[in-house]
Order: sequence, then structure tokens, then C-alpha cells
Amino acid sequence: MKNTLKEKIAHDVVEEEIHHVNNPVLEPPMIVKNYLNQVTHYSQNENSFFFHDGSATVEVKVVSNEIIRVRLAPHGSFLADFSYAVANSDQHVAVFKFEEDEQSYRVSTNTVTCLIGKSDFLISFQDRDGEVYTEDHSPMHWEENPDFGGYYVYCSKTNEEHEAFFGLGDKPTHLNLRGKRFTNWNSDTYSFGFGQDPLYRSIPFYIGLKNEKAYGIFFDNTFKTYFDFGAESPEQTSFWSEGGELQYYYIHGPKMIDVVKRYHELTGTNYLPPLWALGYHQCRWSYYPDTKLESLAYEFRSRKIPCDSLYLDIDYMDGYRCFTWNKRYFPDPKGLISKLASEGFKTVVIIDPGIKMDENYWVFKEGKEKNYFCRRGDDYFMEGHVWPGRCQFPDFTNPAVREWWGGLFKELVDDGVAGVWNDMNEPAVFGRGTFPNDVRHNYDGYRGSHRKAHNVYGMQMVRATYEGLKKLFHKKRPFTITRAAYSGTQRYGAVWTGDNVATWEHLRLGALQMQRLSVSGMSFCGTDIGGFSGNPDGELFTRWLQLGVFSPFMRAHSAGDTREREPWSFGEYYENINRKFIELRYKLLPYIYSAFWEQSRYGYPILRPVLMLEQESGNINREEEFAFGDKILVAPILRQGVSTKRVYLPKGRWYDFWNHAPFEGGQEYDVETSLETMPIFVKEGAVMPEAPVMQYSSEKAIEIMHLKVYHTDKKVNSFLYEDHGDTYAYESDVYAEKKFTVSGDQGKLTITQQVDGLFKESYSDYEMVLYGLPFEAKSVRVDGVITQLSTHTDGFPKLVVSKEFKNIIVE
Ligand code: MIG
Repeated sequence: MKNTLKEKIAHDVVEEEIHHVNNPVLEPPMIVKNYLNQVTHYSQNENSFFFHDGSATVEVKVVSNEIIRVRLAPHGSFLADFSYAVANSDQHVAVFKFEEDEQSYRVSTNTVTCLIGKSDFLISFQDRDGEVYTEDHSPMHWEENPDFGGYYVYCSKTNEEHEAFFGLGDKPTHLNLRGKRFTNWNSDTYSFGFGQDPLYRSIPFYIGLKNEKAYGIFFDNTFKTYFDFGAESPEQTSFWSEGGELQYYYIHGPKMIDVVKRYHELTGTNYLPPLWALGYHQCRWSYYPDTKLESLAYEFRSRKIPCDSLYLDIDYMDGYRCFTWNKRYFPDPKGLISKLASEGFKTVVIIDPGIKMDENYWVFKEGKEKNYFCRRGDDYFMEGHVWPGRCQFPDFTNPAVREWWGGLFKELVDDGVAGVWNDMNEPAVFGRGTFPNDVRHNYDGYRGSHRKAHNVYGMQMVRATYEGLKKLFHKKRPFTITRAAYSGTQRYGAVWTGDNVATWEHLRLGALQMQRLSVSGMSFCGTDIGGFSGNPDGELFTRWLQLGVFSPFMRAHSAGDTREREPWSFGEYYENINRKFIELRYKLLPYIYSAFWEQSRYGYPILRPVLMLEQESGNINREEEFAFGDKILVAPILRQGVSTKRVYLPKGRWYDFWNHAPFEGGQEYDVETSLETMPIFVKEGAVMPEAPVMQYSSEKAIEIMHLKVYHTDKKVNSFLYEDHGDTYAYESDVYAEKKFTVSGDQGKLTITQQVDGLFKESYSDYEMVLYGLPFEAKSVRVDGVITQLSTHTDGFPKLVVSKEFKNIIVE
């Protein structure tokens, strides 16, 4: 013991001497950009290759057949390999090979090759045929950050003349990002405008489209990041950060949809929501007191307008203290919630990160005792004003804090709350916007200032909420939404686009933002239907609701200083149209739920821009039509006073959803579209499931599943997914995943079915209606047995078959 102490002192003395000897008076250091130099040597460790230039090291890691990760260590040592976004970067057994010639090193899988130039350290990615998808414009570079330590890190790629760029989350602008520059820094942006940047979310992932071939770049860096898609110089696309590591994933296509799917393989998919979360939700800031909620519930049911969920905004709390009730407005929360539940309404409550500094408030006391609140650089608490007054803020990047936070929902869950809405988690602070940079965070043990943790703060909050609810619910699936997000947040919550405005421009923005979020890995998204601030007229509200039917998350919401905003608030004429469209949402629920399954299980996006269906340069600027799931194409009406809309249908045959008339795609059509309707098309060969209209998603068991079958002379698969709707039994195979294959010719239609899983549906038969038959059906054989055709009420041929059928032939 004594010895070691002596040694230590001796050591310190030595250090001190060295320190003095080596501490000449220095001029303030010059800030210079350092570029990678010539490669001097390389080494390999399993599927990672390390290239050195004498000082810096670059790691090229084969993550999967289609994904390669690049990291830069300016002075040779990498930062800890930890990511909030990437669930697992070693998930696949990757096959790869390594080659070297005069000019370059080549790391290849069977689909992609990463080339590292020996003399210039330029990195490029090619497909098997040697076609270059993206290449460095200059070698990766960095700049010392004397104030905070670490480096500003930069990467720049060469733009092809017509290259286009997509993704990046919620940027409120046109789908193609070419010519623009963006910042990622989660911000509370009330009444944001077209082109405003940044907004609430940071999704540092983009898709490039070059010569009609797509690839993705995911820059997994939580600091403030920047993307420049040829704004500063048309020849380059650059991305850089104020700190952290230059670390990005190259994701191969060549199809956009596969890039998105592979991005989901890295960052996870949306959790499978409970079915009720896909119904219509009614929200407002705020519905109170309890009698207001009761009368809302009564209005919905007596007017026969379907609705699954009612929301409580901040006024349900006692002085905006999280996890409390305002007992004057809500004397019996449990009674109210169970009454609403008995009428089929789920209750969702808001929660904010700011915890009121009040010594008599248990949440504050507990958080303080456990040392769970964020602190400044000099150890002061991070304090700021939000709705409750002066607040402190839990450090959600600390796993112990997340665990604690998750448990705080116990009473709300006991009261019957079914979902939680996470607001203000950019984090928002009145006056100054957000936390100052010197606030310290645990960052799951890896430590960091707010510069590093800011963009994941909201993600870790909704993660804590989601994981907590999941535990408290035991066997039921929770529902959560969040305003702030970072890549990967889809694993923990849905998102809404924040405080939009009741204008036609914002309706258009909503359609753009949702498509963008969907291709950026956040499929479960929606806008405040009607616009948060301002007052829509009946027409705008109805058109917005129509877009809402085709929004993965469908919720009307409005600010407190606006006029009433329920589906009946604009008079009977609008109410009837609104009812019809909300009913449509409920008819489509089996289809929508199946699309969510496809997202959650396989990583397919729910909204798909036309370009994703038909990857041709001519479609780059099409942003007013999009696919909802893989069988429906919609063209929401986004302008006032419109009665016809020009709609482009991708190649192949489509059917008008309303009257089943066939249309040949590959061209534009002028579609009549009064306020009572909107352009909706169904893809040929589709088997579209339809549920009976219900007042809420679980009102009654389906007695017979309605299937609309559309003729094709190709071969087309459709999927129908069913399960309990709100449990985790599907994880033990208690689900039904049905694959229908439709094929046909001018005189024939064949439908086959294959079923996977153990779920037993409530019904035993399908009622099938056949659309678009180019012949008059005379005979039908179901698994070889001649079966009767009849006529559906709409005049088209119909048959009733057992849900067990395997093969149907119509001639
Ligand atoms: O400072 O809770 O975006 O949806 O109604 C405003 C009140 C706080 C902002 C959210 C909005 C919500 C509102 N919140």
C-alpha cells in the first residue's frame, strides 16, 4: 500500500516535470482542415478493414451484403462503438472479399464494392458491374475543435449532374433536396413555415438517386449535423458535424424501397401498434373538464362517426405537474376513463419532460433524491421555464432514469390510460429554446454534453415511456407518440409533424412531410388534421381529413385559441362527408393493419412516393400522388376549390376505388373530384380486404371478411395480416399472414391463398367480389368444386368461399 502510494507520488512528479519541460509558450493554434493523405498500410480484423495514412485511420466494415460502414479516427483511435440508432451493426453473416491492385484496395460483398484509393484516400461504392453509385469528392477531413475538444468532421461526395436526394426526416420542403442545405438540431417550431429548418426531428439519413439507381447514406452522428446537397457547390454533396465521429453507413439499392428496408434493418422498424391506434383520434388543447369528454364521446356515438381515441392535453394535470390529475376538472379519472372505455374510447394523455420544482411534489422529490435531473457544466441544475413554471429535467440518456420514468406511469396505467403522447422533448424551454450546450448527460455511460445528447433527448424520453408502459401493460401493446426524434425512434413511438397551421399550404406540406418521414424510416406519422393554429373552413378541414384517411397516424388536433374542431363543427354538409371518410378509414383497417405488419416485420415503408413505385427520372418531381401500402394510390386534394385533379398513374392497370373503372397507367388523367370524393386507385391484381364499418376498431367481431379482387393478366401478391389486435401473442406465432396470389388472362382469373401462423379468425368465410373481369364469368371452381356465383349489390360478380380455400378458378 505504502509502496504504491510512493510510486504514485514519484509518478506524478515525473509527469509534472515532463509537463514543464514540454510546455513551451504556444501561439494560439491555427485551425486547419486536415485531409486524409496517401494510404500507407492496412490491417484486417474479421469483417473490418483498417486503412492508415500514418496518422489517421479509416475503418471499412462489412455490415451486411448491402451495407458497409465507414469510420474515421483522425489520430488513430476510434470513439466507443455505441449508437442509439443502430440496434446491432453485426446482425448478418456477411460474405466479403478483399483485393488490392496498384491504385486501390477493394472490399467487396456479392452486391457492392467499396474502393479505397491508395494515393488519394478517396472512397467510392460500386455495384457488381462496376457502376459507381457514390464517390468522395475530396478525402474525408476534419478540424480540431479547441473549445470543446474533438473535431468538426466532414465528408463530401461528388454529385452527378442530375442526381436527386431524398429523406432527412421532417424537412418541410419539396421531396427532392437537391440544391438545398439543412441542419439537424431538434427544435420546437410553432407555426413553422415552408422551407424552415431545422424542425423537430434529426434523421441524418438520405437517399441518393443517380441514373435511376438508389443508394443511402446514414450519417450516425447525434451532434448538430449539416447536409448540403449541392447548395454551396453544385458538384458536391457534403455532410458534416460539430463533433463526434465521422461514421456513416453506405446502404446499397438499387431500388429506393430496398434502401429504406435496409435502413430499417440497421435502425429497427416501427413497433406493431395496437389496432385501435390506427383508428380515428380526436384531440384538442385541451378537452376538459370530464363532462366535456363525456359529451364528446356522446356526440361521436350518437352522430355515428367512428372514433377510437380521445386525448387529454396538458390541462388534465395539476398545475402541469406530470403524473398528476387536476382534481377540479377530473375528480374521478379512473371513473371517467372506464366510462369512455365502455363506449369504445381509449384515453391518451400528454406528458412533458419538464418537472416542476416543488418540494411537495413527489416526482420532483424523487428525481432530486436520486440525482436524476440534468446538470450544467459547473454542476448547477439545468433549470428552465416551461408550462409548470420553473422546472428541472430528467436525463433520459441515463438508463436508470429511463427505468424510473417508465415506472412513473403506474398510476396513469392503473387509471386506464392506453397511450402516451410525448411533447416538448426537443427539449423545449421557454425563452431560450432549448438547453444550453454545457448541460451534461450520462449518454448510457459514454457521457457527453448537450451538444452530443440534444438530438437524442426526445428519443430517449419516448423510449423510457414506451418501455415503461410495455412493462406496466404486461400483455397489451402500448401506444406512444413523440414530437422529437432521432433515427431509430420508430422503435418506440409514432410521430406527428408538430405545430402546423390551418392553411392550404400546410396541407400540402403535410403530404410532403409524411412521404419524407416514411422514406426516412418513420412510417408511423401524421399531421394535426385541420392545422394546429388558425381556423380552417369546412372545405379545408374536410380535405385534410381525406388526407388523414391515408396518413399512417390519423388524428385531428387544434390549439386552444381556435374554434371547435370536431368532424361535425362545420355543419351538416361537411359532417356527412367527414363521416363517410372516417368510415372509409375503418373499412380499410385490415389493409392498413397489414401495411403496419409489413413495416414492422419486414421494414417496408407505408407511404411511398410515385418515384418509389416507378424509379424513373421523370417521376422525381411527382409529389402529389403517393401509395398508401402496396396496393392503393391516392392523390389527396391539396388546393382550394378543386373539382378535377390531374393524377399520374404509374405503369400497369389501376382501378378507380369508387366505381372500379379500369385505367391504364403510365399516363396522367384528369379525375373529377368534388368535395364528396377524392382520387383513390387500386392496383391490378389486388385483393383488398375490407372490414364492416364499426364505431371503433374492436366494436364487433368480423362475421365475414369482405375481399375485393381486381383482375390482372400479370401475377400479383397481396397480403392480409390478422391477430388479436392488442396482445403480444403474435410473437409466439398467434397471427395469420395470408398471401393471396391473383393471376389471369382475357378469359380467366385464378386466386390462390397461403396462410402462415396459428391465429383463428372470428369469421369462417370470405365474401369475394370480382372487379375488372374482361369476360363474363360462367364457371367457378373452389379447390376443384363447382361453386355458385351471385351478384353483389354493386352489380359485380360475387362468391362466398371458406376462408380455408387454396385455389379459385373463375372462367
Ligand atoms: O407549448 O400541450 O405541439 O400539440 O397541444 C405548446 C400543448 C405545448 C405543443 C404541441 C401541441 C400541444 C401543446 N404543446
